[in-house]
Amino acid sequence: MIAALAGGVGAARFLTGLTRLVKEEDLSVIVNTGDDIELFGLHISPDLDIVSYTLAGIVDEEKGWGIRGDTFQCLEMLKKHGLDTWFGLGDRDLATHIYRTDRLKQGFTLSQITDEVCRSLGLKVKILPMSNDKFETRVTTSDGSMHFEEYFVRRQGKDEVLGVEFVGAATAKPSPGVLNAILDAEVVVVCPSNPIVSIGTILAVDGVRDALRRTSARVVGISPIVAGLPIKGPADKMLRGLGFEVSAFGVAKLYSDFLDTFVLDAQDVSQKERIEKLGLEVKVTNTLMNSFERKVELARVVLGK
Ligand code: FO1
Repeated sequence: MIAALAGGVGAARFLTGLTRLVKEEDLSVIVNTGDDIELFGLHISPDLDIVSYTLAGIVDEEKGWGIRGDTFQCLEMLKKHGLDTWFGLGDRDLATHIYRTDRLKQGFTLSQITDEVCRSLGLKVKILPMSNDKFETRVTTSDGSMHFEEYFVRRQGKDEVLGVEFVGAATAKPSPGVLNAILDAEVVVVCPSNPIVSIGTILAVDGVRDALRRTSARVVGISPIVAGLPIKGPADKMLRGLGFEVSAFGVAKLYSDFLDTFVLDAQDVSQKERIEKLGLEVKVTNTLMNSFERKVELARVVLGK
């Protein structure tokens, strides 16, 4: 069994390579739900949808989120009604949010609904929300505290990050199967996602970090920072804003209490020794996933195949 901790776009792209090497039914993906947001009365789970759409082959590859070829007629009409439409919800994508919200109202959990959506999309991989409980990532800037998506999408990540808060972290329980996926795995992969608001959120769920420390699995992390920058998203601004070193080493240090192996991009080979001094095995490879073959090759290095 393989388990993966995943956020959004970077993780999803890596997972398409991983699922070429492992049977889908042998893979459990634990996904961040701290980005979840309610808009127009709908419960939206951005990372769950990015991972499921990507693995189902229907994601808009260029954006990394939403459904390929989707239209935005509904959003345009909502705008005519005077509503704020800063978050790009396509018409087909809205069907997922309508379905999820309807099933939540009927008393089903996010886990159960995610299973149903995966089945509808023909997926055999197990996609697990990190928690079924309320968990909201909020970012503090000079304009105060706001939802992560407000910071990242509405304000285009332009603000300086003064703080990050996980509302609900003290009470959020891991959803069914999350801890066992980690404890029963041969390999646990920490995907190349934002270490603060995509992986850090999962680590903040009760029992997860402890399970990662205790598991007999080999725990392998892929650096989301290459030559001081993330491939996509605000990881550098967040690390800097929170006082962490904005480098592969900075991320390795954040994970060093539970990680066995760290996969470093060749451009950062000069950091190899510093990271080994954290007690980690370091593998150096080209981690830039600019082709399908590269994704598969990266997954091969991660699995040690
Ligand atoms: N990201 C954007 O930059 N702009 C958007 O309008 C946007 C809409 C959106 C809709 C559904 C969805 O599942 C994701 C969406 N994302 C959008 C991506 C999202 O903001 C982030 O990629 C994740 O939350 C971080 O992993």
